[in-house]
Amino acid sequence: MHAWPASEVPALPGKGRDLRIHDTATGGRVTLAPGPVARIYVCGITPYDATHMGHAATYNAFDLVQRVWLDTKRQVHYVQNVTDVDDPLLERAIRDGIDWVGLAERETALFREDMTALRMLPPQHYIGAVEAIPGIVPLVERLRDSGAAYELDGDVYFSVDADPHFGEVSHYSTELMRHLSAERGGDPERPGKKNPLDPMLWMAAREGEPSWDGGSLGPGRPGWHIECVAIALDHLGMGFDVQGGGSDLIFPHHEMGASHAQTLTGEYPMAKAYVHAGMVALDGEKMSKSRGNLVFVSKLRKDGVDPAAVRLALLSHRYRDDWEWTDQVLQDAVERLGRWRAAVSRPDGTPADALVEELREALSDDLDTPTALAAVDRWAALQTADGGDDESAPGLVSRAVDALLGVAL
Ligand code: 5CA
Ligand code: ZN
Repeated sequence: MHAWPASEVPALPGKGRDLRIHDTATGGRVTLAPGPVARIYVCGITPYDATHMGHAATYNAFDLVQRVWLDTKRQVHYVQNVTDVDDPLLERAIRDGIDWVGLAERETALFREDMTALRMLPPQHYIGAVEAIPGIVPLVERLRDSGAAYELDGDVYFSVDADPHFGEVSHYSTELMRHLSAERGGDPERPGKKNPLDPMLWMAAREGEPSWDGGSLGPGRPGWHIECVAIALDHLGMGFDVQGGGSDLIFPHHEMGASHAQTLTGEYPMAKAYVHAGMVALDGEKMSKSRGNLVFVSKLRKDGVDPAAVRLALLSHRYRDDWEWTDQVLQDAVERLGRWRAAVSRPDGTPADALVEELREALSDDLDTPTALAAVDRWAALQTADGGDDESAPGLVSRAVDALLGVAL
Protein backbone atom coordinates (compact mmCIF):
# COMPACT_ATOMS: atom_id res chain seq x y z
CA MET A 1 0.00 0.00 0.00
CA HIS A 2 1.16 3.55 -0.42
CA ALA A 3 1.46 5.71 2.70
CA TRP A 4 1.07 9.50 2.63
CA PRO A 5 3.35 12.41 1.69
CA ALA A 6 6.09 13.40 4.10
CA SER A 7 6.26 16.93 5.42
CA GLU A 8 9.82 18.18 5.55
CA VAL A 9 11.65 18.04 8.89
CA PRO A 10 13.97 21.05 9.22
CA ALA A 11 17.48 20.30 10.46
CA LEU A 12 18.40 22.13 13.68
CA PRO A 13 21.79 23.35 14.80
CA GLY A 14 23.58 20.97 17.17
CA LYS A 15 22.28 17.55 18.01
CA GLY A 16 19.43 16.10 20.08
CA ARG A 17 19.67 13.72 23.02
CA ASP A 18 19.07 9.98 23.10
CA LEU A 19 15.51 9.06 23.94
CA ARG A 20 14.73 7.78 27.43
CA ILE A 21 11.35 6.11 27.22
CA HIS A 22 9.05 4.05 29.39
CA ASP A 23 9.10 0.38 28.43
CA THR A 24 6.00 -1.59 29.39
CA ALA A 25 7.91 -4.89 29.50
CA THR A 26 10.48 -3.82 32.08
CA GLY A 27 8.19 -1.31 33.75
CA GLY A 28 10.92 1.33 33.72
CA ARG A 29 12.79 3.75 31.53
CA VAL A 30 15.16 2.51 28.87
CA THR A 31 17.62 4.66 26.97
CA LEU A 32 17.40 3.88 23.29
CA ALA A 33 20.68 4.37 21.49
CA PRO A 34 20.22 2.66 18.15
CA GLY A 35 22.84 2.63 15.42
CA PRO A 36 22.57 4.92 12.40
CA VAL A 37 19.12 3.51 11.59
CA ALA A 38 16.45 3.33 14.29
CA ARG A 39 13.67 0.78 13.74
CA ILE A 40 10.06 1.23 14.81
CA TYR A 41 6.85 -0.68 14.23
CA VAL A 42 3.57 1.04 15.08
CA CYS A 43 0.28 -0.80 14.90
CA GLY A 44 -1.99 0.81 12.34
CA ILE A 45 -5.72 1.27 12.15
CA THR A 46 -8.51 -1.18 11.51
CA PRO A 47 -10.15 0.92 8.81
CA TYR A 48 -13.86 0.67 9.48
CA ASP A 49 -14.39 4.21 10.76
CA ALA A 50 -12.62 7.56 10.58
CA THR A 51 -9.54 8.62 12.58
CA HIS A 52 -10.62 9.85 16.01
CA MET A 53 -8.66 11.87 18.55
CA GLY A 54 -7.57 8.69 20.36
CA HIS A 55 -5.90 7.35 17.23
CA ALA A 56 -4.39 10.73 16.50
CA ALA A 57 -2.95 10.98 20.04
CA THR A 58 -1.33 7.56 19.75
CA TYR A 59 0.20 8.28 16.31
CA ASN A 60 1.36 11.64 17.62
CA ALA A 61 3.39 9.91 20.36
CA PHE A 62 5.24 7.72 17.86
CA ASP A 63 5.75 10.61 15.50
CA LEU A 64 7.60 12.36 18.33
CA VAL A 65 9.78 9.31 18.91
CA GLN A 66 10.90 9.61 15.29
CA ARG A 67 11.45 13.34 15.52
CA VAL A 68 13.74 12.83 18.51
CA TRP A 69 15.71 10.22 16.56
CA LEU A 70 15.93 12.43 13.47
CA ASP A 71 17.24 15.24 15.64
CA THR A 72 20.05 12.90 16.78
CA LYS A 73 20.91 12.66 13.06
CA ARG A 74 19.78 9.07 12.78
CA GLN A 75 17.65 7.67 10.02
CA VAL A 76 14.36 6.08 10.95
CA HIS A 77 12.96 2.90 9.49
CA TYR A 78 9.26 3.05 10.24
CA VAL A 79 6.73 0.32 9.48
CA GLN A 80 2.99 0.45 10.03
CA ASN A 81 0.20 -1.96 9.10
CA VAL A 82 -3.45 -1.61 8.16
CA THR A 83 -5.71 -4.35 9.52
CA ASP A 84 -7.75 -4.38 6.35
CA VAL A 85 -9.47 -7.67 7.07
CA ASP A 86 -10.73 -8.56 10.56
CA ASP A 87 -13.97 -9.31 12.38
CA PRO A 88 -14.94 -5.71 13.30
CA LEU A 89 -14.38 -4.53 9.73
CA LEU A 90 -16.46 -7.35 8.26
CA GLU A 91 -19.20 -6.80 10.86
CA ARG A 92 -19.39 -3.08 10.07
CA ALA A 93 -19.58 -3.75 6.33
CA ILE A 94 -22.46 -6.19 6.87
CA ARG A 95 -24.24 -3.77 9.25
CA ASP A 96 -24.02 -0.97 6.68
CA GLY A 97 -24.71 -3.22 3.69
CA ILE A 98 -21.49 -2.19 1.94
CA ASP A 99 -18.53 -4.01 0.45
CA TRP A 100 -15.78 -4.58 3.06
CA VAL A 101 -12.99 -3.86 0.55
CA GLY A 102 -14.53 -0.50 -0.36
CA LEU A 103 -15.05 0.35 3.31
CA ALA A 104 -11.40 -0.39 4.13
CA GLU A 105 -10.14 1.59 1.14
CA ARG A 106 -12.31 4.59 1.94
CA GLU A 107 -11.34 4.77 5.60
CA THR A 108 -7.65 4.18 4.87
CA ALA A 109 -7.72 7.03 2.35
CA LEU A 110 -9.28 9.30 4.97
CA PHE A 111 -6.65 8.24 7.52
CA ARG A 112 -3.89 9.19 5.07
CA GLU A 113 -5.45 12.63 4.64
CA ASP A 114 -5.72 13.10 8.40
CA MET A 115 -2.12 12.03 8.98
CA THR A 116 -0.92 14.38 6.24
CA ALA A 117 -2.87 17.29 7.69
CA LEU A 118 -1.44 16.60 11.15
CA ARG A 119 2.11 16.43 9.75
CA MET A 120 2.66 12.88 10.97
CA LEU A 121 5.70 11.33 9.29
CA PRO A 122 4.72 8.48 6.98
CA PRO A 123 6.05 4.93 7.36
CA GLN A 124 8.45 3.68 4.69
CA HIS A 125 6.44 0.48 4.55
CA TYR A 126 2.68 0.74 4.92
CA ILE A 127 1.38 -2.81 4.65
CA GLY A 128 -2.15 -4.18 4.62
CA ALA A 129 -3.05 -7.48 6.26
CA VAL A 130 -4.38 -8.77 2.96
CA GLU A 131 -1.16 -8.10 1.09
CA ALA A 132 0.80 -9.71 3.95
CA ILE A 133 -1.05 -13.05 3.70
CA PRO A 134 1.54 -14.78 1.45
CA GLY A 135 4.16 -14.03 4.13
CA ILE A 136 1.91 -15.05 7.02
CA VAL A 137 1.06 -18.55 5.79
CA PRO A 138 4.63 -19.97 5.96
CA LEU A 139 5.08 -18.53 9.47
CA VAL A 140 1.94 -20.30 10.70
CA GLU A 141 3.07 -23.51 8.98
CA ARG A 142 6.44 -23.26 10.72
CA LEU A 143 4.83 -22.73 14.12
CA ARG A 144 2.56 -25.70 13.55
CA ASP A 145 5.36 -27.95 12.27
CA SER A 146 7.51 -27.13 15.30
CA GLY A 147 4.69 -28.01 17.71
CA ALA A 148 4.09 -24.41 18.84
CA ALA A 149 0.71 -24.33 17.12
CA TYR A 150 -2.12 -26.82 16.78
CA GLU A 151 -5.27 -27.36 14.79
CA LEU A 152 -8.78 -27.21 16.17
CA ASP A 153 -11.61 -27.99 13.73
CA GLY A 154 -9.56 -26.54 10.87
CA ASP A 155 -8.51 -23.37 12.71
CA VAL A 156 -4.91 -23.05 13.88
CA TYR A 157 -4.03 -21.78 17.38
CA PHE A 158 -0.75 -20.62 18.85
CA SER A 159 0.25 -22.39 22.04
CA VAL A 160 1.23 -19.66 24.51
CA ASP A 161 2.99 -22.30 26.59
CA ALA A 162 5.53 -22.69 23.76
CA ASP A 163 7.12 -19.36 24.68
CA PRO A 164 9.02 -19.35 28.00
CA HIS A 165 8.80 -15.54 27.93
CA PHE A 166 5.01 -15.40 27.51
CA GLY A 167 3.61 -12.79 29.90
CA GLU A 168 6.73 -10.65 29.99
CA VAL A 169 5.30 -7.75 28.00
CA SER A 170 2.19 -7.08 30.06
CA HIS A 171 2.97 -8.91 33.34
CA TYR A 172 -0.80 -9.21 33.77
CA SER A 173 -2.33 -11.91 35.97
CA THR A 174 -3.83 -14.95 34.24
CA GLU A 175 -7.24 -13.78 35.37
CA LEU A 176 -6.82 -10.35 33.80
CA MET A 177 -5.40 -11.89 30.63
CA ARG A 178 -8.44 -14.14 30.36
CA HIS A 179 -10.79 -11.23 30.83
CA LEU A 180 -9.01 -9.04 28.27
CA SER A 181 -8.69 -11.89 25.81
CA ALA A 182 -12.49 -12.29 25.77
CA GLU A 183 -12.97 -8.54 25.47
CA ARG A 184 -10.41 -7.99 22.70
CA GLY A 185 -11.09 -10.56 20.01
CA GLY A 186 -9.95 -13.78 21.72
CA ASP A 187 -12.07 -16.84 22.52
CA PRO A 188 -10.98 -18.17 25.94
CA GLU A 189 -14.21 -20.12 26.32
CA ARG A 190 -13.85 -22.18 23.16
CA PRO A 191 -13.71 -25.89 24.09
CA GLY A 192 -10.73 -27.94 22.94
CA LYS A 193 -8.04 -25.29 23.31
CA LYS A 194 -4.86 -26.31 25.10
CA ASN A 195 -4.75 -23.04 27.02
CA PRO A 196 -7.80 -20.72 27.08
CA LEU A 197 -5.48 -17.81 26.22
CA ASP A 198 -4.17 -19.39 23.00
CA PRO A 199 -4.87 -16.97 20.13
CA MET A 200 -5.86 -17.90 16.61
CA LEU A 201 -3.17 -17.82 13.95
CA TRP A 202 -5.26 -18.93 11.01
CA MET A 203 -9.04 -19.05 10.78
CA ALA A 204 -10.43 -21.63 8.37
CA ALA A 205 -12.76 -20.17 5.73
CA ARG A 206 -16.25 -19.39 7.07
CA GLU A 207 -19.39 -19.35 4.96
CA GLY A 208 -19.99 -15.88 3.51
CA GLU A 209 -16.62 -14.49 4.62
CA PRO A 210 -13.57 -13.71 2.47
CA SER A 211 -10.78 -16.30 2.46
CA TRP A 212 -7.38 -16.80 0.90
CA ASP A 213 -5.18 -19.71 -0.11
CA GLY A 214 -3.43 -20.94 3.02
CA GLY A 215 -1.24 -23.67 1.49
CA SER A 216 -1.21 -26.66 3.84
CA LEU A 217 -3.41 -24.67 6.27
CA GLY A 218 -6.32 -24.71 3.84
CA PRO A 219 -8.29 -21.66 2.76
CA GLY A 220 -8.89 -19.06 5.45
CA ARG A 221 -7.67 -15.75 6.83
CA PRO A 222 -4.97 -14.73 9.29
CA GLY A 223 -5.32 -14.00 12.98
CA TRP A 224 -4.65 -10.48 14.18
CA HIS A 225 -1.35 -10.84 16.06
CA ILE A 226 0.50 -12.87 13.42
CA GLU A 227 -0.36 -10.16 10.91
CA CYS A 228 1.78 -7.57 12.70
CA VAL A 229 4.55 -10.07 13.45
CA ALA A 230 4.86 -11.13 9.81
CA ILE A 231 5.05 -7.51 8.68
CA ALA A 232 7.50 -6.47 11.41
CA LEU A 233 9.84 -9.42 10.88
CA ASP A 234 9.74 -9.00 7.13
CA HIS A 235 10.62 -5.30 7.16
CA LEU A 236 12.50 -4.78 10.44
CA GLY A 237 13.75 -8.16 11.67
CA MET A 238 14.08 -9.08 15.37
CA GLY A 239 15.35 -6.77 18.09
CA PHE A 240 13.94 -3.58 16.62
CA ASP A 241 13.83 -0.52 18.82
CA VAL A 242 10.18 0.27 19.47
CA GLN A 243 6.93 -1.65 19.22
CA GLY A 244 4.25 0.99 19.56
CA GLY A 245 0.52 1.31 20.06
CA GLY A 246 -2.13 2.42 22.51
CA SER A 247 -2.31 0.83 25.97
CA ASP A 248 -5.27 -1.28 24.87
CA LEU A 249 -2.81 -3.23 22.70
CA ILE A 250 -0.57 -4.33 25.61
CA PHE A 251 -2.67 -7.45 25.98
CA PRO A 252 -3.36 -9.55 24.04
CA HIS A 253 -1.92 -7.97 20.91
CA HIS A 254 1.64 -7.06 21.83
CA GLU A 255 2.02 -9.90 24.31
CA MET A 256 0.98 -12.45 21.68
CA GLY A 257 2.96 -10.78 18.91
CA ALA A 258 6.16 -10.91 20.97
CA SER A 259 5.52 -14.58 21.76
CA HIS A 260 4.91 -15.46 18.11
CA ALA A 261 8.09 -13.71 17.01
CA GLN A 262 10.25 -15.12 19.81
CA THR A 263 9.01 -18.64 19.20
CA LEU A 264 9.57 -18.34 15.46
CA THR A 265 13.12 -17.01 15.72
CA GLY A 266 14.39 -18.29 19.07
CA GLU A 267 15.54 -14.72 19.73
CA TYR A 268 14.50 -12.50 22.65
CA PRO A 269 13.17 -9.86 22.93
CA MET A 270 11.33 -8.91 19.77
CA ALA A 271 11.58 -5.19 20.59
CA LYS A 272 13.92 -3.18 22.83
CA ALA A 273 11.00 -1.15 24.14
CA TYR A 274 7.25 -1.74 24.15
CA VAL A 275 5.81 1.73 24.23
CA HIS A 276 2.16 2.46 24.93
CA ALA A 277 0.12 5.62 24.71
CA GLY A 278 -2.69 6.33 27.16
CA MET A 279 -6.34 6.25 26.21
CA VAL A 280 -8.25 9.34 25.17
CA ALA A 281 -11.79 9.49 26.51
CA LEU A 282 -14.90 11.43 25.64
CA ASP A 283 -17.65 11.97 28.20
CA GLY A 284 -15.86 9.77 30.69
CA GLU A 285 -15.46 6.72 28.45
CA LYS A 286 -12.62 5.53 26.22
CA MET A 287 -13.15 6.93 22.74
CA SER A 288 -13.82 3.88 20.60
CA LYS A 289 -15.37 2.92 17.33
CA SER A 290 -17.43 0.23 19.03
CA ARG A 291 -18.86 2.70 21.60
CA GLY A 292 -19.33 5.42 19.00
CA ASN A 293 -18.31 8.32 21.32
CA LEU A 294 -15.99 9.89 18.79
CA VAL A 295 -14.47 13.18 17.75
CA PHE A 296 -13.05 12.78 14.26
CA VAL A 297 -9.97 14.56 12.94
CA SER A 298 -11.66 14.86 9.54
CA LYS A 299 -14.77 16.47 11.05
CA LEU A 300 -12.69 19.11 12.82
CA ARG A 301 -10.81 19.78 9.59
CA LYS A 302 -14.09 20.15 7.72
CA ASP A 303 -15.28 22.58 10.39
CA GLY A 304 -12.25 24.73 9.60
CA VAL A 305 -10.15 23.91 12.67
CA ASP A 306 -6.46 24.39 11.90
CA PRO A 307 -4.75 20.94 12.02
CA ALA A 308 -1.83 22.61 13.81
CA ALA A 309 -4.23 23.43 16.66
CA VAL A 310 -5.42 19.82 16.76
CA ARG A 311 -1.81 18.73 16.99
CA LEU A 312 -1.12 21.22 19.78
CA ALA A 313 -4.16 19.90 21.65
CA LEU A 314 -2.68 16.39 21.47
CA LEU A 315 0.73 17.66 22.56
CA SER A 316 -0.71 19.38 25.62
CA HIS A 317 -1.03 15.96 27.29
CA ARG A 318 1.75 13.57 28.23
CA TYR A 319 1.53 10.57 25.94
CA ARG A 320 1.28 7.92 28.67
CA ASP A 321 -1.55 9.61 30.54
CA ASP A 322 -5.18 8.81 29.95
CA TRP A 323 -7.02 12.03 29.27
CA GLU A 324 -10.35 13.43 28.25
CA TRP A 325 -11.01 15.29 25.00
CA THR A 326 -13.08 18.43 25.58
CA ASP A 327 -13.88 21.54 23.58
CA GLN A 328 -11.76 23.44 26.11
CA VAL A 329 -8.65 21.39 25.25
CA LEU A 330 -9.06 22.44 21.63
CA GLN A 331 -9.89 26.05 22.51
CA ASP A 332 -6.72 26.33 24.62
CA ALA A 333 -4.70 24.95 21.73
CA VAL A 334 -6.21 27.42 19.26
CA GLU A 335 -5.26 30.28 21.60
CA ARG A 336 -1.76 28.93 22.18
CA LEU A 337 -1.20 28.57 18.43
CA GLY A 338 -2.27 32.20 17.98
CA ARG A 339 0.21 33.37 20.65
CA TRP A 340 3.06 31.35 19.14
CA ARG A 341 2.34 32.57 15.61
CA ALA A 342 2.20 36.19 16.76
CA ALA A 343 5.53 35.73 18.56
CA VAL A 344 7.39 34.24 15.58
CA SER A 345 5.98 36.83 13.18
CA ARG A 346 7.85 39.69 14.93
CA PRO A 347 10.96 40.67 12.98
CA ASP A 348 13.48 40.71 15.82
CA GLY A 349 13.62 38.27 18.62
CA THR A 350 14.48 36.96 22.04
CA PRO A 351 17.42 34.53 21.69
CA ALA A 352 16.17 30.98 21.31
CA ASP A 353 19.22 28.68 21.51
CA ALA A 354 18.32 27.83 25.11
CA LEU A 355 14.75 27.09 24.07
CA VAL A 356 15.92 24.54 21.49
CA GLU A 357 17.91 22.77 24.21
CA GLU A 358 14.91 22.85 26.57
CA LEU A 359 12.74 21.26 23.87
CA ARG A 360 15.35 18.57 23.26
CA GLU A 361 15.67 17.84 26.96
CA ALA A 362 11.90 17.66 27.52
CA LEU A 363 11.22 15.37 24.55
CA SER A 364 14.10 13.02 25.28
CA ASP A 365 12.68 12.74 28.83
CA ASP A 366 9.94 10.23 27.94
CA LEU A 367 8.31 12.66 25.51
CA ASP A 368 7.47 15.30 28.11
CA THR A 369 5.41 17.51 25.82
CA PRO A 370 3.70 19.61 28.52
CA THR A 371 7.17 20.81 29.62
CA ALA A 372 8.14 21.42 25.97
CA LEU A 373 5.01 23.49 25.36
CA ALA A 374 5.57 25.50 28.55
CA ALA A 375 9.09 26.35 27.36
CA VAL A 376 7.75 27.72 24.07
CA ASP A 377 5.04 29.60 25.99
CA ARG A 378 7.73 31.32 28.07
CA TRP A 379 9.75 32.27 25.00
CA ALA A 380 6.62 33.60 23.27
CA ALA A 381 5.71 35.70 26.31
CA LEU A 382 9.20 37.26 26.46
CA GLN A 383 9.21 37.81 22.74
CA THR A 384 5.83 39.53 22.81
CA ALA A 385 6.73 41.65 25.84
CA ASP A 386 9.94 43.22 24.61
CA GLY A 387 11.43 41.12 21.82
CA GLY A 388 15.18 41.43 21.43
CA ASP A 389 17.63 41.99 18.68
CA ASP A 390 18.31 38.42 17.63
CA GLU A 391 16.93 38.46 14.10
CA SER A 392 17.46 34.73 13.63
CA ALA A 393 15.41 33.77 16.71
CA PRO A 394 11.87 33.70 15.25
CA GLY A 395 13.02 31.50 12.35
CA LEU A 396 14.88 29.17 14.69
CA VAL A 397 11.79 28.78 16.90
CA SER A 398 9.60 28.05 13.87
CA ARG A 399 12.02 25.41 12.67
CA ALA A 400 12.40 23.85 16.11
CA VAL A 401 8.65 23.70 16.75
CA ASP A 402 8.19 22.14 13.31
CA ALA A 403 11.10 19.68 13.55
CA LEU A 404 10.51 18.51 17.11
CA LEU A 405 6.75 18.91 17.61
CA GLY A 406 5.39 18.65 14.07
CA VAL A 407 3.61 22.00 14.34
CA ALA A 408 3.89 24.44 11.45
CA LEU A 409 3.76 28.02 12.68
N1 5CA B 1 -5.37 -2.52 13.74
C1 5CA B 1 -5.17 -2.69 15.15
C2 5CA B 1 -3.72 -2.67 15.53
S1 5CA B 1 -2.79 -3.83 14.60
C3 5CA B 1 -5.90 -1.61 15.94
O1 5CA B 1 -5.83 -1.65 17.15
N2 5CA B 1 -6.59 -0.71 15.24
S2 5CA B 1 -7.45 0.47 15.90
O2 5CA B 1 -7.95 1.23 14.78
O3 5CA B 1 -8.41 -0.06 16.78
O4 5CA B 1 -6.49 1.36 16.72
C4 5CA B 1 -5.39 2.01 16.12
C5 5CA B 1 -4.46 2.57 17.20
O5 5CA B 1 -5.15 3.58 17.93
C6 5CA B 1 -4.02 1.53 18.23
O6 5CA B 1 -2.67 1.76 18.59
C7 5CA B 1 -4.91 1.80 19.41
O7 5CA B 1 -4.29 1.42 20.63
C8 5CA B 1 -5.09 3.30 19.33
N3 5CA B 1 -6.34 3.76 19.97
C9 5CA B 1 -7.60 3.32 19.74
N4 5CA B 1 -8.49 3.98 20.54
C10 5CA B 1 -7.75 4.87 21.27
C11 5CA B 1 -8.08 5.86 22.27
N5 5CA B 1 -9.32 6.07 22.66
N6 5CA B 1 -7.07 6.58 22.79
C12 5CA B 1 -5.77 6.40 22.39
N7 5CA B 1 -5.41 5.49 21.45
C13 5CA B 1 -6.38 4.74 20.90
ZN1 ZN C 1 -0.78 -4.55 15.43
